[in-house]
Amino acid sequence: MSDDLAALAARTEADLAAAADLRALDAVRVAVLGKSGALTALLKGLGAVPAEERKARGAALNALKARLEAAIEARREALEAAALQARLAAERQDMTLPPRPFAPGGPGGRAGGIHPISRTMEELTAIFGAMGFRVVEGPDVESDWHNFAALNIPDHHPARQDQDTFYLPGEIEGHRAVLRTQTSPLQIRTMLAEPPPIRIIAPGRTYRADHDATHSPMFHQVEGLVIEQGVTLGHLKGCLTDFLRAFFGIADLPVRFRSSYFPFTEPSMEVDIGWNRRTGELGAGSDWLEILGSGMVHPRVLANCGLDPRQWQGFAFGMGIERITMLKHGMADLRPFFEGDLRWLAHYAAHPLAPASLHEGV
Ligand code: 2NL
Repeated sequence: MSDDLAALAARTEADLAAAADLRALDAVRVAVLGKSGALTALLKGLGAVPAEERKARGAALNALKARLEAAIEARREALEAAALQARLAAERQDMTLPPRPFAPGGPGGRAGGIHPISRTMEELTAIFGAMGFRVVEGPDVESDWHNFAALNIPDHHPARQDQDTFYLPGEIEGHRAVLRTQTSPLQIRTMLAEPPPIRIIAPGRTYRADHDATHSPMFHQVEGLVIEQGVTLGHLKGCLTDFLRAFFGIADLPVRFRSSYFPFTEPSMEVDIGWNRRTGELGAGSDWLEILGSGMVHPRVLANCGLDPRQWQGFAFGMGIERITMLKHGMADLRPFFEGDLRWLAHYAAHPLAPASLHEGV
């Protein structure tokens, strides 16, 4: 390389190393490669170079251009990475900190509150806890055996199709990995792990490949399971009627059991509560609103979990937590649950220290 090109290369590389941010970097690029840049001027001057030198000079200029372009790109990547690291460090937040209900200096100057989904889960735990149920929790990533096969959901069942289920790479306990589509795998695991009697509720996140005004790909469910000798449909009806009246706070809430079908229960029943469709008021009027699904645990599900269906009986139920929360609080739209809008939260979040029966905003 001739001396003038070597000097230009050295000077530009020193300027690049000194460029402390993306603006400074761009100034270096323009000074060398821009319309009136130093290298651009040399390229333009190629026509005046004697013919016998022109070929070698042109090749050297193009090689230098490629080298400087690569150096600029490398510097850009380094500066962008450094800027990202600086921003991540500056915006770091400890998401495990508890809300500060009494500290006006909290984030955004606003007091924290309990999200309505968490609130409903606390209420479910309190109501079913008083009836002798305990809470079980487990992983969101499950095996398709625990999520489907154990529940008597056959291979060709529509709920298994890829468009409804998020299948994941890899295996769990020798079966395909899925994001659980319901919380039943927790109950399957409990039946496999411990002998009856069993009285559990399983609240948690569930996932389905569905996203529109009334569906979120991540939502929450609670399921319940009772396994005891001599348990009947009568126990199921009494338990769910008591729960619904306690949860909605309406002592004489009308409750109706309607024959239905689920692969994992036999017989199966959907449960409706009385309401007024026109005003939205619960417990009044002459209309019915479907609120949950239930049934006696299917003998095949018991057998899949190592229980002899001639010896053990049980009932189970499941409901959507967003749905019962929306009905209880008169919410019209599912989406705000997941948007973190502070105005919506200020209106619907509960005070962290309020007893479970009170529902004022904070
Ligand atoms: C609904 C209906 C239901 C169950 C869930 C269940 C679990 C086991 C065995 C048998 Cl381990 N059944 N769960 C039973 C009936 C209905 O959910 O509409 N959920 C939103």
